[in-house]
Amino acid sequence: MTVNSLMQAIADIGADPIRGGYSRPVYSDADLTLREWFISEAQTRGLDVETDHNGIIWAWWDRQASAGESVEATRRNSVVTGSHLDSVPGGGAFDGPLGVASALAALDELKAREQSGALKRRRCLAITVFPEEEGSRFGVACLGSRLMTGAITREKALNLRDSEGLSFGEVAADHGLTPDLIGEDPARLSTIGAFVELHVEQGRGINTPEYTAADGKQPAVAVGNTILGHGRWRLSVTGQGNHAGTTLMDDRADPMVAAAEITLATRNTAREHPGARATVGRLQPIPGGTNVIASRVDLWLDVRHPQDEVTATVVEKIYSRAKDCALAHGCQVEMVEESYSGTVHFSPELSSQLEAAVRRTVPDAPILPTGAGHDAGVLAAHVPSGMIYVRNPTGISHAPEESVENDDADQGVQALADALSGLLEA
Ligand code: HGY
Ligand code: MN
Ligand code: MN
Ligand code: MN
Repeated sequence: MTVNSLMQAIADIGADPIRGGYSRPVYSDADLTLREWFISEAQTRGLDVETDHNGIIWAWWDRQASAGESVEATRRNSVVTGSHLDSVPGGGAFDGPLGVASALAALDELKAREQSGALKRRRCLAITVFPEEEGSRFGVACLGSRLMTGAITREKALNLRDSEGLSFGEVAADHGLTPDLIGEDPARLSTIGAFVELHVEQGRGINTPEYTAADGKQPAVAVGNTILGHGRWRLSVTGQGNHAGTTLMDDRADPMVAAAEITLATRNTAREHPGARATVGRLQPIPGGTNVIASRVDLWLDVRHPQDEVTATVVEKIYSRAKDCALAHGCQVEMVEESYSGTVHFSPELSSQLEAAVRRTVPDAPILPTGAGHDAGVLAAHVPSGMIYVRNPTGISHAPEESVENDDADQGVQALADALSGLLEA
């Protein structure tokens, strides 16, 4: 099956008629349906599928074991590729699933090469699906890979709560995980000799005049080199809840007004630091009634910059300005860091292998940084990791307009297959 027919097969799952795009929060019906889809596609290809105690799905294309060699032994130092299936609310079709579908299509290509003798494989290949990459339900992005690498403790993870107040521990247990086993998994990590994630490009990296040829053509894929440091901070602004009709304007301590000014201060502070990206994408008034002055407003900051120290400066400045805004409206504000990961530099050695492989299909494939976080970024601190991006003509992501053209997706699969075969023969 081509990557485009695999993507077609899941095109209706988790479509969101209200927001547009897709809403596939982790362990929602949509996410569970996609996980089952992946497992059945993998089993159809004869892969040995297992879900580990962090909810990461591993589909193994095992190699021939030598005499007396156990399966576990063959799987050490394997080549692993994959991505995620969960989405942001109202997200695009490709963010995550394109990497999973491309891995399945690349496997089909690799099996054909092995059959014809063109591929002499010395390592196992695993395709992985990481849960809660977006952090849309429990608030911490790349939760699955952070758990496996110990970047988040079991205790902190189990106590993360979704907007209904359900804890990750409860939900994970409902879906077959054992809370006491969730957490750092060095044994699993040792199976990864190299990790490659194919992902839709989430900005205009390729789709810029710099990479546009005279005939308008742009390269179908790019190779990743760095991921901007990024974090999430929750600000809670507390005021005085009250009646919208009986409370005169001068008698109010309205956290919503303070939150509006904090949002503006966020934008202004980012503008003072070239390259910074600061976003308030989520704001939650409590209690949230139309005729009620909120007693509290929670708002979430997403701040990113190529230099970690600038991210820290921007966050500090936003918080100090937030305190001024709160004070000016008789409110208080508190800030909590919910997650943070510093700038990631992918392994230069693996990235140059990816470059050479990818350029067999796409000779002018650029090497680009990205502002989007990925499981490959979390793994990069522990194992050689790299990324291949597929051109997104709109340059829009985390929105329904995210797009990938069929031909570029096919070239992405070829590039991934070439990258993986080089690694499998190493
Ligand atoms: O937020 C991100 O950068 C990624 O899409 N999880
Ligand atoms: Mn993604
Ligand atoms: Mn995303
Ligand atoms: Mn990712």
